[in-house]
Amino acid sequence: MKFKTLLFFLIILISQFAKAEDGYKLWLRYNLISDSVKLNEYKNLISGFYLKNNSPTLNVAKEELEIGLSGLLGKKIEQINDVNSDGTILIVLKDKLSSFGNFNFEDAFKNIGDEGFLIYSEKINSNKVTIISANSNIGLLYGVFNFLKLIQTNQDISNLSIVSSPKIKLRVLNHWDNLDRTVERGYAGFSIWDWHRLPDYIDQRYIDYARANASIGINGTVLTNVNAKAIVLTKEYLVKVKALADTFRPYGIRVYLTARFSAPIEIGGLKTADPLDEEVQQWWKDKVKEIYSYIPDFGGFVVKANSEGQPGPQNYNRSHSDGANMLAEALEDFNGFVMWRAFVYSNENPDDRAKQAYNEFQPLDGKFRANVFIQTKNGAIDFQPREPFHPLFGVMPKTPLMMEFQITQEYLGQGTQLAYLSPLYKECLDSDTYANGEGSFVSRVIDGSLNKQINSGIAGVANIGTDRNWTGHLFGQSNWFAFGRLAWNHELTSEEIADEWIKMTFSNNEGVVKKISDIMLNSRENLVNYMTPLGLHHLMGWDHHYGPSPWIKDKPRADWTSVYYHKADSNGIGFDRTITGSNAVSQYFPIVAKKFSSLETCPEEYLLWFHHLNWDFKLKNDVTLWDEMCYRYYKGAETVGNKINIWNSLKDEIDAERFNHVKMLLNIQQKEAKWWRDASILYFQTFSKRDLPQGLKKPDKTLEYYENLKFPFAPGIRPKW
Ligand code: BDP
Repeated sequence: MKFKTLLFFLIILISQFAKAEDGYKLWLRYNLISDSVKLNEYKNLISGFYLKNNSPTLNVAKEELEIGLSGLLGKKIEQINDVNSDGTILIVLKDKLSSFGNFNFEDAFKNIGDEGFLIYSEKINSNKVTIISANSNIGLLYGVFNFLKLIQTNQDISNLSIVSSPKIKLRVLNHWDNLDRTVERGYAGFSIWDWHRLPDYIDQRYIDYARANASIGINGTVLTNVNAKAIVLTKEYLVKVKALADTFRPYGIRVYLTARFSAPIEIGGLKTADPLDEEVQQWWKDKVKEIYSYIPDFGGFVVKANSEGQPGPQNYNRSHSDGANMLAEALEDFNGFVMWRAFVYSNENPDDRAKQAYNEFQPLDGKFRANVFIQTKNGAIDFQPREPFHPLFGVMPKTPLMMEFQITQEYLGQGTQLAYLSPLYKECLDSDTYANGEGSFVSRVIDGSLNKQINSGIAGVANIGTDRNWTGHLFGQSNWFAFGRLAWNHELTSEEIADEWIKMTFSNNEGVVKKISDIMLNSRENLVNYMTPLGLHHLMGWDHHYGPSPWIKDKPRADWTSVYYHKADSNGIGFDRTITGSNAVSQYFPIVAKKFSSLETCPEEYLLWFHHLNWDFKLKNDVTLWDEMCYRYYKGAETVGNKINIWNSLKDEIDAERFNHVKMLLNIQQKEAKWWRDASILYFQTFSKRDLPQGLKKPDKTLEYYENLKFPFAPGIRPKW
């Protein structure tokens, strides 16, 4: 080995051991491949890359290949000037491909659209090469990231034939970031947008954020909180937004903002924000034009209107469609979108909160302009650990519905608990609405295939902040990753996604992968068991939503209390949403409504969501409801202990910093799981008046103890406006 090569190798080795890992690099670590057989195999198959054209996106691709391949292979891999050697990675746009030979992939290119890519192994003049090709530069960048992933996850790259394209068009993160840099429901520090130092200071974070997103195919970011401030639409902020948009553009990421409906009054000096008022309409048109003068590819607006005190068209007796269409018209000529949120429920309306979005939006189907999405949370209440799918999916065939998932763990353990959310996302996406008969899955509503819609979109409320590891809990990274992967291809399984993430984040060692995926895969289900088993929901702490508080009552709104949702009394527990109760089931298509209505067929995980049942009601396993609730609470809490044992057995396989970080958090999770279990059981026991089933140890504290706990430090609280 030449001295220079040896030195390079040594430096890489030393740098990898000397520096503890803090999680900053996310899944783009590019550490030297530890399996020496694999390493040699890759070294033989990769000698350099040939990337002819120049563009900001291709420059990004080039840099990524350089750092990625050099890190993974432990030798410098550089751009070369031809394809006359074995092991060249050729990165080339489809229309330039013919200059390298006759490749017959015409059809594949037709199907992959603007963002898809092909990766395949070929021979050019008897040299073995790997070709990454696409119709556009961004497709090439996605292809490059995918190729790097193959190596990061130690896949065989000798005979590739990959065709990949996104199933959903707009794949965006929603940041609930306030302009003062607090993050609503954020558990990972402050907002990464440094408004004070923008536009001239481009934090490395912005670039690494864009790289991470591009690596999983996220192509949009909404910078600001849905509880919006109009001031972000003023020139002072727009120049800063422009700086971010310029930074993100090479990575294929469009920037969006939240629009406060009353902005024409607050920053425009108008007397009204009535969407049918001509002056108001003109104000928005001018504003939109101004935004596009800074950001020519601006994505559009997300709007929370007439919800939880936010202004909206109903303040002027106008409808959601009047409001959305006014903004849509202003954005139309610029190819911008309105993402109008369906998360509405009114204080004045005594009807079941779960029914209100459907009641307000379903009648408006067909009334929205073509560039409007109705952005709908996965369930009808609010990002609970478990909810049945939102009844709006499937009932608005003329309107593209955009999925809104929550990545930040507002209701799923916040900053301290490990909950891998891909199973939650999949559960909703794989639900059958029966809108057009069997097989009308929510995923097909969202990707536009069910109703042949051209526009399709999916949003995830981000869990990203200034914490060094981005997401507070290291495993929160897996949820950002899973959201992006499912947005690209909702047919992936949670196992596949976890497998990729673990290999890229921790190790390719099979034993390690198996143990970590054991920890992850059932983590959300365990959490449901110790927080809200059998369809219970909305039982968490007042306002901050931290910890259990099933006793919350007498608040300004009934639907902000826990008792509204569990309805426990001496007879039993649960929310009757069948025909004898609120009849929310009737909002589903008949087959689904029937399934949820009948105690024979209602899945047990949704039982108390749809039914109020006697404490002695017998479940399918012949155990009474009260006993089963207790068993689930105990079982859920117990599993955290198992996770701790598995994690501890990984001590020698994971760097100390990340190992200890997760270890401490798992210990906190164990305490919190017991807290959820004991507080909930003690509280519900005051109604059930039944003992714990035999074999379960009684809680060692009193209900009063739990009721009196205070959490002045709980993060992510909604600011008081
Ligand atoms: C709830 C959050 C609240 C959000 C609201 C929303 O508690 O902070 O503003 O959803 O989605 O989950 O608008």
